[in-house]
Amino acid sequence: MKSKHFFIGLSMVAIVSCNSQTEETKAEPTTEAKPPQEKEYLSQPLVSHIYTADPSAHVFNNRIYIYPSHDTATGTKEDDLGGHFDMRDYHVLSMDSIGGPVTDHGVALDIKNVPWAGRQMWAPDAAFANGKYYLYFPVKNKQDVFQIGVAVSDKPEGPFTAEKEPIKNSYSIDPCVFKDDDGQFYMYFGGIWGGQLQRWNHNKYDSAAKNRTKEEMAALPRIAKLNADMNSFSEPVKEVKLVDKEGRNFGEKDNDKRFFEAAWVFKYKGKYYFTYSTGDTHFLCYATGDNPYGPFTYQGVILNPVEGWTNHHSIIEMNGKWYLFYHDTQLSGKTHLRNVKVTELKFNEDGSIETLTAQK
Ligand code: FUB
Repeated sequence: MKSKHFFIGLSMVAIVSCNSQTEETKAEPTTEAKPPQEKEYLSQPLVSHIYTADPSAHVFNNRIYIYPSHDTATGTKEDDLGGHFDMRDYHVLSMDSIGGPVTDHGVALDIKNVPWAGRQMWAPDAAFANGKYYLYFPVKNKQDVFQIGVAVSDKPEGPFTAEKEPIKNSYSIDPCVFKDDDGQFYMYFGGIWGGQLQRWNHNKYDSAAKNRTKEEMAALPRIAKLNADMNSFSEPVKEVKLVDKEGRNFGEKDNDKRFFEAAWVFKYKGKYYFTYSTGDTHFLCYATGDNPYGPFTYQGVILNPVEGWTNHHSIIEMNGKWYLFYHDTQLSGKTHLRNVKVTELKFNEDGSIETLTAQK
């Protein structure tokens, strides 16, 4: 599947540089940020003064906090491993309610304050425990290997202070920290291709390992239980089993259904929903299971391909309604300069999810 782009002159987009100021922006973008040709979008960018992606949303203290990647035009050459996603800091966004004004709380964590980091701050997540807020983030270390770090704050919006080392035994990208009803936290993570998951077999790194071939079984996402310190795994990292309705593993050839990146887990009516992106076929899919480790059985598509190459999301419940946070490239038309959005998500009686399409 090809990514679909349209062009919008950069001069039309109001971009402010990163700073530590709090900035109020309207949930609706300014008219000058709209594309020249009229398209019908399911929703509009939540902010248009910076580029944001990979929105991990949480409700803390009855307010919605969004932990996105902060896309920037660094000029890094595009390559197959996503080198052009060359992000250097995180901002936290928040809002009282869906459709309300969005606050950008400024820089929450800068790569220069992460002692072990080399480059590329990718999709983060956050959690609240022990009276503190934890920001989990994947970044390449100085040897160019992705690991997952943690940074701590007394406030959901940060600023966050990074631990001196990455989480021991963590690797690859896209952490999702899920709290089960019994209070136990689990981290799901992993992403193939540029996210390097294919280089980690049996939790050992092999820099020469290649992407799986079409004949091979697809790589599986990973899970580990977190210790109460929220900064370490309490067990060896395990694979999360993802199967089709007949209980079969996906092959790499099933790339419209197999896991690529962007794990997000939530619980609905007692079932665990493991949701993810299929990457090179650009779908957001979901699979359900009876416990945090799976197996998870593939159920269908949540969101059809959006504008841009990547598709990455989070799902939360607030005041009895469910919401999908996602991104596309409406503002820039460029793969690596994305904007976050939100729309309502609907469940059918049987627990299946109504498939959404972001643009017509
Ligand atoms: O934003 C960088 C990477 O792009 C994320 O980590 C992936 O999930 C994809 O959205």
